[in-house]
Amino acid sequence: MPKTNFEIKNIRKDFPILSRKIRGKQLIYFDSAATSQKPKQVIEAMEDYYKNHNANIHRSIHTLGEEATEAYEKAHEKVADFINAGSYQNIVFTKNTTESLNLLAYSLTADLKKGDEIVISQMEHHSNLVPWQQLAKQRGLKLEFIKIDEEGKLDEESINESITKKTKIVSIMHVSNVLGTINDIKKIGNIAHENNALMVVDGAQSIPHMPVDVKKIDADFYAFSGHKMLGPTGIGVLYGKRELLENMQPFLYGGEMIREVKFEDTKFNDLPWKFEAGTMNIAEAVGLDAAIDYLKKIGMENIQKKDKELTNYTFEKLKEIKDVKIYGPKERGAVVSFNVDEIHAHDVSQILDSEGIAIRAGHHCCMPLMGVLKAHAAARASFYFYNTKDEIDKFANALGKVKKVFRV
Ligand code: C6P
Repeated sequence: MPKTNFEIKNIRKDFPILSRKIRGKQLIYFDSAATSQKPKQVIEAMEDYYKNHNANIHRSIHTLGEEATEAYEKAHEKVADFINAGSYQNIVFTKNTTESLNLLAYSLTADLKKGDEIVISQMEHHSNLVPWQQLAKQRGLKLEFIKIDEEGKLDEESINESITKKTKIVSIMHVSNVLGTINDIKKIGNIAHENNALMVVDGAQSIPHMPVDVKKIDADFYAFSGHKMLGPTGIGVLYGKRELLENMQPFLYGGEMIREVKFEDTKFNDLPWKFEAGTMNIAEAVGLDAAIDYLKKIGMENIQKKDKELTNYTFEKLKEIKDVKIYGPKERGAVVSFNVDEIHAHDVSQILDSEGIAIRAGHHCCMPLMGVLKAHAAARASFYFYNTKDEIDKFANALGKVKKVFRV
């Protein structure tokens, strides 16, 4: 394991919000899959940007303009290095994972013809389902779904049956935000490539929690959000292989994505700026840069190990409580979704909130998956390296209170 000064007390001090009280109780934040909390290093980097360097990028020849441009471009390099993308030109900044996937559903699909197939899975988030579904409807394409098995993993047989020579795009989540399932996207990508299809990965729940090397995975595209990895909201990433991005039509047209504009026609800018129209999320890029520095300081292997410990501990604790049903396999990412007997997940969440514990409840933007699981909703505890086993003990005790209130 790499050396680190991974001292939980010191880490928690970096996250101002973690010392907050909720209804007189110490906050226990178990909703990092929805959005992570932010360390002061990220908050301060953005504050410094606005206080000392704020200007528009790629336009102004003055000092502030140059400083802002340099910071924004450096953030692309930082992200490229973080996921081993090779070059900043393979990194497009967007608003979030959702926008990254929508960009693909608009721009990647020029050559698709009626009857072509797109393969996703039953566990996909709406962000990786609705854009492809709507595209399929508009263009007469077929959307195929890889099924999940009893355990909540992608069914091997269904993977092999779904991806065929008719498949043009396979788009799968790396880690499920409901089941926690860690999908073997390299293997699925190989099958996609053997069939001459492109492999798109929704990395929203993987990037914050494990080392990701897009070259090793051989993903054609990899999408994720800054706000789930200690960064600010309003910035997302789309990694793409150079030759694919070069051949794609831009998704948004306007200022700065151009090289030359005439009344009759336009030449587009180089990568990645061709996909970054208008004034971009500059301060957010600075925040994301600082977030990556923070993650690297701790080390992604250490984060993965800590998240796993917390998740396994929760899994065992919840299994001790009668009437708690957990969804998904034991080997999982940093989420544990569950229901307590017939009690609605919203009620569970509300009672936990009165104990200062923030979890998420609902369909988690995976309505079709909830149908497959035969659950209207689920409660979900999700973790990050700043959480502790002591917090999990308190959470398990509070679930006892939930059962008492509802006399289960
Ligand atoms: N899931 C959750 O609580 P955005 O909102 O664009 O940053 O991320 C969308 C998204 C895409 N894919 C997966 C696997 C996700 O988990 C998410 C976001 C949050 O589970 C909010 S719904």
